[in-house]
Amino acid sequence: MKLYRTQHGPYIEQEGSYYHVSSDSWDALVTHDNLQGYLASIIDNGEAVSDFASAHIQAPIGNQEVWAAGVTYYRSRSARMEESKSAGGGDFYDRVYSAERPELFFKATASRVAGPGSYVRIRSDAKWSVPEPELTLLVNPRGQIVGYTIGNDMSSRDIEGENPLYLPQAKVYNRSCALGPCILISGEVLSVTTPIRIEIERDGRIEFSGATTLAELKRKPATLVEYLFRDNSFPFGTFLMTGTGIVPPDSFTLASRDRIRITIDPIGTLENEVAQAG
Ligand code: DO4
Ligand code: MG
Repeated sequence: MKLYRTQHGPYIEQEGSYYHVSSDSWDALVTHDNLQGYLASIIDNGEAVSDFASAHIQAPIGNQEVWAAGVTYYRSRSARMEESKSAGGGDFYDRVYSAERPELFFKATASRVAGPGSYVRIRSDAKWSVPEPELTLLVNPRGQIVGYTIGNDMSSRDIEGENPLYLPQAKVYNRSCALGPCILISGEVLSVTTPIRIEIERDGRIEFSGATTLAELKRKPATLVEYLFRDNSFPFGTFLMTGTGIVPPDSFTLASRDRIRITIDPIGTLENEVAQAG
């Protein structure tokens, strides 16, 4: 089943039918002790509604933080080593790819997150900007993965490549993150054959497209969560982006009005337009 956050409150989608979730705050809902069972009981005891189409879909986030893992795909390791070569940073990325401890970084608060159909931003002081399409976990306060969404870890590659210590500036700024369109509620591990696809449209034609599968993800989602929760509490739960396996060629940079579409089949498609900050 899928859970949407909308202007009119949460909705559940099950086999093409929609059910309204009344009275729950988003935070109370996603931190529920048995989220899947609770949503199933709403479907069992409720009636399908017909007003979902008019409910504006929002980013599926309340007071959760957004964290991200990096260099979890070989493609990301190679791109990062190349971009930071002249700054002497290449070796760090190679080492973290093989290290036991993953790279985890803070990505966004809800106020910096764009929902489906709204704008993501590129920094006004960046010259080389890319989207990063990432399977994103919803983790409850007890460290259990309760669902999956699609994330876009917008990144400024020139800033990140100039010095690895600039990573927070390359990664964290207004609308640097998009999440949505919904949360696939499932405690099951997604199949390694699950594809992640991206398309970037410019002036009506596809400027870049790429694809990978979860088979290329080097680390297990549960291991990333285990590291994130070491001596760290998340009273509202948290999102954890699992890293990108798709990097456009070095000649590519995002431009205003590009449309980014990221598809992970069991979840849906997250679409955003790009706007230049400033
Ligand atoms: O280490 C820099 C960030 C890497 C990243 O965001 C990714 O691999 O997805
Ligand atoms: Mg990333």
